[in-house]
Amino acid sequence: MSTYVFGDIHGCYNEFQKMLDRIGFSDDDRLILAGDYVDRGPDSLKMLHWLENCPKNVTPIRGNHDEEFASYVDLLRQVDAKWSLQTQIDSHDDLVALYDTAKYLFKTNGLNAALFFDLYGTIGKLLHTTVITMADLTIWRDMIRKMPYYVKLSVHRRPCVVVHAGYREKDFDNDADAQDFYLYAREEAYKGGGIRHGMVIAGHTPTVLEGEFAYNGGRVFHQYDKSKDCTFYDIDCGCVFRGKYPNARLACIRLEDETIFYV
Ligand SMILES: [Mn+2]
Repeated sequence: MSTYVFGDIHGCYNEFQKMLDRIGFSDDDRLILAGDYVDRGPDSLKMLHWLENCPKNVTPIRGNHDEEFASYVDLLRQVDAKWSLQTQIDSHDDLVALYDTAKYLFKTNGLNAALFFDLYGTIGKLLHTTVITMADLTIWRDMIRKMPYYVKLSVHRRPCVVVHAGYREKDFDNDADAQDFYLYAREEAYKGGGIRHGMVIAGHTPTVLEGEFAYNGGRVFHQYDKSKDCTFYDIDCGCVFRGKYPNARLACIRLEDETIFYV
C-alpha cells in the first residue's frame, strides 16, 4: 500500500489518466489530489465527472480554481434569485440565458463580479459545448464545498500535510484568513509556514515560471527548513503549460519514500 499525491491537473484529463497508469495505482493504494481540477486545460468537464464518481481510496482536496468555480455557481444563483429569472434547474437553455444575463448585469452595473466571474471561461465553454444545466453546476459546487482544505496524515510517524497552496500551524485571525492561506499562499507558505518535524506537500505555484521562488525548470521544487525540521515539496510542474514552457509536466510524489514520478 502506497500513498500518492499529485494535483494542479487543470483539465488535463489525459495526463491525469496517464499518471494513474504510470504509478500503477490500485485499490490498495491511496491517492490525495491537491486541488485545481478545472480551468485552463481542455477537459475540465471530464475531471468534474470523474470526481463525481471518485473512488473511496481517493481524497480530493480543494484548490483555488475549484473554490472559484463554486463561487461562480453561487453568483449565478444569486442573480437568478435577485432578478426573479426563474431559471429551471434542468433546462440548458435557461442556464445559457442566465449566464449571459449575469455577465451583462455585472458589466453594465459596474459590479466587481465583472472582473472575475468565470475568469477562465470554463463555464462559458461548458455551456457552448455540452448541455449542462443548473442541476449539474449545483452538484459540482456542492461536491467542491465538501472537499477539505488539507489532509493531515502520518508518514513514518511524522506528520505530513497535503494542501493546495500552503499550510502553517500558527493560529489564524479567522477562518477566511486560514482558507486564503490554504488556497492561495505562495512564498509565504515556505517562509512562514510548515509543520514541525514533518512534511508539507503543496502545488499552486508552477515550477516552470522563471523568477518565481519555486522555479526549478519543471522539476519538483524541494526545500528543507532546519529551524522547523520541515520538508516542503511543490509538486506543481505546470502540466497545463505544456507547449508553453519547456519541461512543463505532471508530477506525483509517493509519500512513503518520496519518489517522484513524471508524465
Ligand atoms: Mn492554484
